[in-house]
Amino acid sequence: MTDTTKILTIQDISCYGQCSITVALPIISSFGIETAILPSAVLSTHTSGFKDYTFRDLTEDLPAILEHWEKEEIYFDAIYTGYIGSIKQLDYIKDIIESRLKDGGQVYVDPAMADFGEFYYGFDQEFADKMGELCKLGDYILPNTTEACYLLHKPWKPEFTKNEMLEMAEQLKEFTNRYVILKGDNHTKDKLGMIVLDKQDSFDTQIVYNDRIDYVTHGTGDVFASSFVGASVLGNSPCKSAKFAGEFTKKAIEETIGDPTHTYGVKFEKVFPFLYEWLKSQQ
Ligand code: PXL
Repeated sequence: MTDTTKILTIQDISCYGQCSITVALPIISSFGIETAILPSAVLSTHTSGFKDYTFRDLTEDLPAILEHWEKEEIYFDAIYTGYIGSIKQLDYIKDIIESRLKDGGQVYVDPAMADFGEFYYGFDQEFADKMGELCKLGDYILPNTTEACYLLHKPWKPEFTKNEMLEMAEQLKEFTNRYVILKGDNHTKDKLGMIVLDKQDSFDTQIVYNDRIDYVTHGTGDVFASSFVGASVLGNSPCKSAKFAGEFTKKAIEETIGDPTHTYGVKFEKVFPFLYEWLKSQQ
């Protein structure tokens, strides 16, 4: 990371609902990293738990934005993709990565398309297969178990054994250039784990644990991915970044639990003091 490090995040703007760009932009910026955005769509709210939301697909804006950035010679040190508005966008995003990522730049793909055994509204297996192609351009992929199962054409279940999780991470090697961060290892009672696998060094596969909170809410995947990307772009190892992101997300959930009106996202804004303390302790 240098003073000029720039990251691009490609995902939707859900105007209300604490997910996607409204989470990624403040969190990654808080690491001191310049964050550019490319909205894949604009929605009045996210699609989980709200009805009759608006959805403006920005697919056809992407080629013109890329052309302009090419003229302006705008490049990025890292590109992080999340919720994508249409299957066609996945091709445009490949073009953007090929054209705008600096040599040696890192790609983070969160295949944000499903959770709890189901696709988010509007996604299907055809999309998942195409998302698998985007994952293959990723240096880091960040699926939950549902997304992993759709990528691998495997049946999902609410709980996998430790060995099943390790096996699934191993199978996901096909869908990454380097690292698999498989979320949602819930086989122990009071810990939530992530499998962190390095394709170049299978002996180095680790499970990173955080305390588990049994509270289901929306938007934690985006909070986790954004804080992971921030920590990783600063130069931290995948395990250290996953540990920090797990802790940051857990604290955001803790801030939210007592408020029954707040079921659409998590109060990550309240956890910035922890982020700054962590950054200071790294100096
Ligand atoms: O957090 C994932 C996400 C992002 N964006 C939109 C969504 C969802 C999940 O439902 O609907 C629009």
